[in-house]
Amino acid sequence: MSNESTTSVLHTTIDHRRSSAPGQEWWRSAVIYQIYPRSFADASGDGIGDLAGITERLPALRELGVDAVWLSPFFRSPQRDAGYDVSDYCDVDPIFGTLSDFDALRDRAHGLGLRVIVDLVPNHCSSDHPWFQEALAAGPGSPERDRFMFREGRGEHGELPPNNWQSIFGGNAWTRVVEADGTPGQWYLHIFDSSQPDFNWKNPWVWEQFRQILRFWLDRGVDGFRVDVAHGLMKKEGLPDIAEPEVGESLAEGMMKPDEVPYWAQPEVHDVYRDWHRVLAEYEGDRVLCAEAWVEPLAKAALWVRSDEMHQAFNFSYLGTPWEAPRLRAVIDESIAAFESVGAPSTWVLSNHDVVRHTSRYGLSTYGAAPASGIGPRTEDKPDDVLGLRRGRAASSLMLALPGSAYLYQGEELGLPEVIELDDHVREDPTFHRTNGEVYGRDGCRVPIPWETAAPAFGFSGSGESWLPQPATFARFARDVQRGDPASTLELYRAALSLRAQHELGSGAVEWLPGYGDDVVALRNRSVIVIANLGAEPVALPEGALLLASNPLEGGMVPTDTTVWIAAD
Ligand code: TEU
Repeated sequence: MSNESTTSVLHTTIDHRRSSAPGQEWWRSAVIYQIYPRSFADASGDGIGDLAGITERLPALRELGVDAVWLSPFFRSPQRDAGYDVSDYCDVDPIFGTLSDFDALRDRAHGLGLRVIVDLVPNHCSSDHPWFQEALAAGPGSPERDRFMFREGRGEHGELPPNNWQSIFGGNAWTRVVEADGTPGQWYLHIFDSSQPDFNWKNPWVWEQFRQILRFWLDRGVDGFRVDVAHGLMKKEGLPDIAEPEVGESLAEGMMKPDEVPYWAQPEVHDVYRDWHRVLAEYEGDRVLCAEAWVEPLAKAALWVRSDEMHQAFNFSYLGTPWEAPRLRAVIDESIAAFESVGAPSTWVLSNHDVVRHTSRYGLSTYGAAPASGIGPRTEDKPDDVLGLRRGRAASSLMLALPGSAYLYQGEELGLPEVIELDDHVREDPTFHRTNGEVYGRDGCRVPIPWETAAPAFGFSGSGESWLPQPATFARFARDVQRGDPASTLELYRAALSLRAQHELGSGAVEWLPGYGDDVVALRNRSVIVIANLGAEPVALPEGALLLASNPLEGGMVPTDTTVWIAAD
């Protein structure tokens, strides 16, 4: 791997024990970069990224100009859902390294001025976790079984699942176990894969375990947690059947509607986060809880970030908004209002490890497909890569001008597209397998990222191994070919992040600029005017120095699918 630590960017070492005045916390305006550890950088050479690989590459993120990293799970896990199936919450999986590798990563990050957020998975654990194994062994009615959601089946011999819930990944949400005497026995609930049994959050024992897990990582100096499936955890009393799907809608699609689903957004879930808020408050420093709650509308998602709960919630309404100016203006207004009403900053996100990369989404002729369903060789609507990248750059330039906190997903700063041409046999997402290949799932956004155009595995791994094959086209997206090229996506992100910091846009406010027409998002944030032209006609450049342009101007005008930043004063 090349040594990129020669960066000259100035930074301050993070002291994770120092608290800011209320309202001044770092996370209110931070840009947080999501690292998907298995696909970021592989130091061991086994083709799976690891913590030591991340530590080596951190200077590149300092150079990019982000404030923090969030690491997807690196805990002990059989990796049946890429680590979101945890078998030991307080240890590092050997494929990623050791706890001392984590300590080294944390020290390096803090030394570079980067905060470190880890991923907490409280809705379920791995079926390999000793807690679940003990529950299986202990049998029906035992306190061990009460840690999870075991129920008797319906039907004469309990041969039918306890209710009609379907797994988010496809298929039934219940699996029947074989009891110690060899007979078919109880069923356990798994909202995701059968290897991910749901905890019973009505049991105080579960609460205590998670308090201890939080403390373990807080003591280890993490700056916060991204909380997986933060709208799950509590299930409606009696586990009622889910309403029949509407015409043309699958049962699984119907289950994504939080208001109608007996396991999403139950009111009692907020008590859990009040408890965690108190745990974090015992610690010095601005530690943060960020909710992964797929809850709409935004006014409802804002309940997760009331002043005694979490601090941030992902803005999935923003992520799901098509490339249409009126809808973007509306979602920006709605986001700021919803989060402001509870005293929280808005967040912004366009990509993560669960959705089709936004450079590809914006290149689809119909923006209809649910982002999570994935695209692959048999998908009819294939993205136009040139259009997608152009719009993707414009969209990112708009997002990074907004006040609040923004989340980036590794590789988006390179303009990486979704990888579509992955053979069925290399796909690992349980969604693909549980739907018999009907839903491609999320592998296409998880392909290891390119660092060096001429190196084995494009610099991802010195051995040339890569757990998902990288397409040859990644050569032109490699970081080293983009670095220093002002036209590159990497330099666009770098410039945007540097200007965002310089003009303090993260703590600013949106003021809409009139007179630009329906197809243009025109706003002012502090001393920066932002024009995103989504219409076909070019737009005149306002007065002032041009700070940033997502694509070259044409005849001095802002062309279609282009965002510019102008100095207002
Ligand atoms: O995702 C939770 C979740 O609800 C997503 O699966 C989402 O419903 C889907 O992608 C639709 O857009 C989290 C993690 O981010 C994901 O990677 C895990 O697979 C899942 O939880 C289970 O832990």
